[in-house]
Formats: sequence, C-alpha cells, structure tokens
Amino acid sequence: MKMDHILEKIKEYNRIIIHKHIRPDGDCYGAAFGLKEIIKETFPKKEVYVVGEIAEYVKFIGDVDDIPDDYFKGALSICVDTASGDRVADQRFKLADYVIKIDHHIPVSDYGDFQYVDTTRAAAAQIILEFYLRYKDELKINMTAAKALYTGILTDTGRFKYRSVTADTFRAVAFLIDYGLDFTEIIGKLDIKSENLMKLQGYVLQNFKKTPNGVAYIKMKPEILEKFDISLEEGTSLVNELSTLDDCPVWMLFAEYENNIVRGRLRSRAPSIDKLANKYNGGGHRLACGANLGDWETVEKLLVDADELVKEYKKSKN
Ligand SMILES: [Mn+2]
Repeated sequence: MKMDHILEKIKEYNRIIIHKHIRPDGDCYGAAFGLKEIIKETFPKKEVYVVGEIAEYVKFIGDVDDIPDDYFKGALSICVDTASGDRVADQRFKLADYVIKIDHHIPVSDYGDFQYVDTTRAAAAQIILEFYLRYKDELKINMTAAKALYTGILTDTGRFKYRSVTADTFRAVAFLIDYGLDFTEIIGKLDIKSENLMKLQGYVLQNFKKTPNGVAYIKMKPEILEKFDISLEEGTSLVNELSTLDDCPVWMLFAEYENNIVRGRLRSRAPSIDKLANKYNGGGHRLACGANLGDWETVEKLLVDADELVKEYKKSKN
C-alpha cells in the first residue's frame, strides 16, 4: 500500500517541510496545514514547516514559515497539490534528502522520490484526510487541521458542486463534522468580500464575451484590476461567475501574470478540456485547467480551438 510508505517516511524524518504550489489556492493551503497539524499533533518533537507564498483569502488557515537553506539538508520535503516540479513553491525541495509528491491532478512531469497521485480524489486535502482516517489508530488530529482540510475540500469542489465529488468525499468530510467542526464559520470567512471585489464581480457579469458556439470568457486586463483596486489572485478567482450561463458549457478567464505573461483559467461543465489545455502549455483536471498562453494573441487562438471543441460537443449531443 503506497500510503504506508508516506507514514514510514514521516516517522523516519525529524524535520519535515511541506510545499504548496505557486499562486497558492485553498486546497494546497488546506492539504499543507492539515498535514502539518496532524504530524505535529502526533509527533510533537518533530519540526514541521509549511513554505511558499501567502494567499490572502485563505491565510486564516495557517502561517507560512520562512526557513534557511540548511534546514532542507537531511529533511523530508512533501509537495502537495502540485502536478509538475516547476510549479512547486520554494524550489529548495530539491535540497531535501527525500521528496514525496501527494497530488490529485493528472500527472504532467513527475518529480520527487515517491509519488502518491490519486486523480479520483476531489482535493489534495481529501487525500490528506483519508490518510489520517486510514491510520487513525496511530495518528492524531486537531481542530486546526480539521478546519484546514475542510477548507481545502470545500474550495476545490466549488462547495461540493463539481463532478469530482464522490461518496468518499462525503464519507471523509463526515468525520470532520462528527469531530465538531464549525463549518459555517469557514463558509463565513470565505464568503465575505470587499466592496471592490463585489463591484468587479458586477463588471465580469456585464462585460464577458461569448464565442459563436458558446465559450464564455472575460479578459481581466491589468487596467481593470487597477481600476477596481483588486489583486490578481482575487480577480482571477471570479472565473466561476461565468459557470451558469445556459448555452456556454465552457468558460474562461484570462489575466496577465508576472512579466506580462498571459495565463488562462479554463472551466467546463461537460466536454473535456484537459487536452486543449495541454496544447496551450497547461493542464489540470478534466473539467478545470490552467493554460500558459504567453500573450493575448495566443488567447485568440485558444478561443478558436475552444469554440470548435464546444461545437463538436454540441453536435455530439444532438
Ligand atoms: Mn487541488
């Protein structure tokens, strides 16, 4: 059983460093801090750190550590929720003695000494929760971990709405509810938004475009974010504002990241879009992907391909 190996390695190392992915989301936060708290609660003498960038909207889950290079020497690095090595936040995992990848994305380019990948899991946080449940007799949990794991599962499933949710997701989450988790408190934290973000939401709903066959999209250019005074992270989180348009089974949001590099968030209700994302230097899940477009001209090419994909999909349904 592959999970046994993860537990063995955690037992073996005294210093464990947990890595999220770049541009962190609720799931990598939840999985990382959930795992950290489970290890700390079970083995209080072990040193456990979570490294990488901060995400404002989920930073209530836990504080990221700033550690020197020499901490990696002789340490175990565990990378969660990250399909390819280049997306691991804090590349110093390469300095660690042993590297474990725990993920639920379709593998792109593998890395590390040991991979635990289960694409049937709705969230990396679900894998961590199931890891705990499997070794419940040996491991301990606490409320901080429960909150982190619930937040990870909640955000990666669009609040239990996506196709990725299975009965196992609910079975795992049921434990957290039995444990006494105040889930309404977490919903409350995630729901509250600034006036600026609410106005930008209105902008997205008023200004999105559609391709002839039904791909809804919004170009969130830097000047828009500036006008509404919204961070890139918060702005791009609005992709799912376009998820409920009746004749558009695919929707996308495009924005400029560091060094003016254009990336897209691609979403679908039904037709698979991961191959499309692969073509544009991206990937992820069957119905939710990221793509690295580079410039705005490439966005137009992607939209042509996406439009064709939706056309074929609609034809196949008739
Ligand atoms: Mn995830």
